[in-house]
Amino acid sequence: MKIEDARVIVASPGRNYVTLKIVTDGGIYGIGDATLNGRELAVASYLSEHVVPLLIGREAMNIEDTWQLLYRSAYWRRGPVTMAAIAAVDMALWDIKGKELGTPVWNLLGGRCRDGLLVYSHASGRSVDQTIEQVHTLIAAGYRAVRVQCLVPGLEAMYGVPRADGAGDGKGLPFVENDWSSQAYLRFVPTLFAAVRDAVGPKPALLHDAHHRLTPTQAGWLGKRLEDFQLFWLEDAVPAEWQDGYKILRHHTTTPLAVGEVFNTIFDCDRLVRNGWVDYIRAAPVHAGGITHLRKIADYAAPHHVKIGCHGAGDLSPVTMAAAAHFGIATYNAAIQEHGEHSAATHRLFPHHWSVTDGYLQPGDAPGLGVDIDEDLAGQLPYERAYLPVTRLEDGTVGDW
Ligand code: CS2
Ligand code: MG
Repeated sequence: MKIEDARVIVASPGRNYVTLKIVTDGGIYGIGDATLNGRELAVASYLSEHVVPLLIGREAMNIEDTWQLLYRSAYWRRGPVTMAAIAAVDMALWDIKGKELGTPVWNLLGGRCRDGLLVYSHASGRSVDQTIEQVHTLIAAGYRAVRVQCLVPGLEAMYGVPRADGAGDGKGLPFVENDWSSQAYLRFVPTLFAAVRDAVGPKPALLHDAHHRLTPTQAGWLGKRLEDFQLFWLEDAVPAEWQDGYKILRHHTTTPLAVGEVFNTIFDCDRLVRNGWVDYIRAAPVHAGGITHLRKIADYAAPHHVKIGCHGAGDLSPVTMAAAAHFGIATYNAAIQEHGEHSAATHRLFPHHWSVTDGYLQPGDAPGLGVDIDEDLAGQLPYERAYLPVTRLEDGTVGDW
């Protein structure tokens, strides 16, 4: 089965998504997510200018060989753009293989090892009361795990909280700089979780994303004060380029730690995993080289008691959600999947078989990944540049959003 054509589809149903479609000589096609939020066209160009010409004529069934060829032939290996491009090819080839063999990808990965993959959704309020109300709503809707984010009193805007005008981030977002105060955040978050845990009781799994904004000792201080509220995890407490920062953090708290949505290869987390400095790795199929590489990260993590909780915000397309669902149902140390809501327009653009029921994600039984893209609709949804924000600290220093 030879690859006959491959094309990059950029579409914006409220936010930008990049999708690779690979077509074989027998007419079977597969799709892969190539979306890198805020830098989408870099991956689109990397694919169309440099990767697609290498794919034409290759055997579509040889996934590992194609992965290794694209990784090594780049010479300038690793990095978010390269690995998102390789990820898109990888997902599309798994999709093709499943369709050719008439079986869902999870069956090719070893079959099911759980009834359903636990998911978490987002409670994001501009006040504690509003946040608690959203937690209750999500629990009533069947979620067993909820990520809790709330605007810090005194700040105007921050990651994980809708803007004052009610708009979420996404299409056409101009480059903005939000004021930030780590001290105000550190004072506030323990009070937030005291209120939320008091409101919902001990059972719901509560998660929090510190979004790379703390130092190791600040994060240790926070993690210690959150221990009584038994979080499922504290995420991205510290930027992880310097993996040893988590050695310091781990020393100060037993609050479970998650990191890695920005990781794109196993090398980004080898020390974290080998030394047990974290409990969960957050890499997602689209950013970490696809299903093929994510499985290698999971297999490396498993003997070290480290689990996988894939990133799954709304800026990762339903194609990545499909790949994560197949990966998660078939991977022993997959623990939880983020379920960031997609707009109705996005669901229309990407019809899919995956579903969330009773707090669990199901990949469906369709051959391949069970997801598609409506190319006619995509053609009506032009790309519009959008940026992720940054923060400015009190003294004007730039910080992490
Ligand atoms: C966040 C993401 O969902 C998360 O855990 O960290 O929303 C992240 O901010 C976006 O994916 C960045 O594009
Ligand atoms: Mg995050």
